[in-house]
Amino acid sequence: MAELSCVTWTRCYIGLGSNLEHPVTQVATALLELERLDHCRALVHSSLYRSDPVGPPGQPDYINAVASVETTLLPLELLDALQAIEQQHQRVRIQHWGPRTLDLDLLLYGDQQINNERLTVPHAFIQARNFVLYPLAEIAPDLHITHKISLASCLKNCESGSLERI
Ligand code: A4P
Ligand code: MG
Repeated sequence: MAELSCVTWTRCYIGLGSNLEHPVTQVATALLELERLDHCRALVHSSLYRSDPVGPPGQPDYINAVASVETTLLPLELLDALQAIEQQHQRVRIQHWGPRTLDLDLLLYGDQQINNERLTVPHAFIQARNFVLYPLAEIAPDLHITHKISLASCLKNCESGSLERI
């Protein structure tokens, strides 16, 4: 008798950011790498955006985007996969919020709330960052950050400022 398999696909949202070593190419390549990840499917992504750096002064502007995939990976397995991609981009961690070739943040994992030493989901700053909220609105305008907080309500409290779609 054939076995029935029951696989759960969870939709996740990932923030991409780069401000070193040809940021547009870094982000575009990372989108291809996300599309090819094992146990992930149905990638959707936003346009690329230029944003002012948040964090230590004197660093170059960022290129940001967001992507969404369905995955059967567990949250920490997905984080491992994202960090492996960061490493392929020679990511060096010198300074908190400092310049980087590639940063991949797990913004949302289904509707799960996760708090452990490696992972906070929804991402801690998701509600305050125009370079996350506006790209998200492009691919998922009806999204909820939590059961009670809609993306639309976050956008009302976060100006697009100098964020520039490219
Ligand atoms: N970690 C916890 N939760 C998460 C999550 N949801 N997604 C842990 C990814 N990682 C998560 O991250 C440090 C640790 O956070 C990881 O080892 C992981 O276990 P990191 O990428 O090594 O360091 P970081 O990026 O400097 O710190 P952090 O706090 O993740 O910073 P953010 O929030 O990523 O901000 N300005 C512009 N314009 N655009 C940007 O994209 N990005 C940052 C970094 C600062 N300023 C920016 C931008
Ligand atoms: Mg990060």
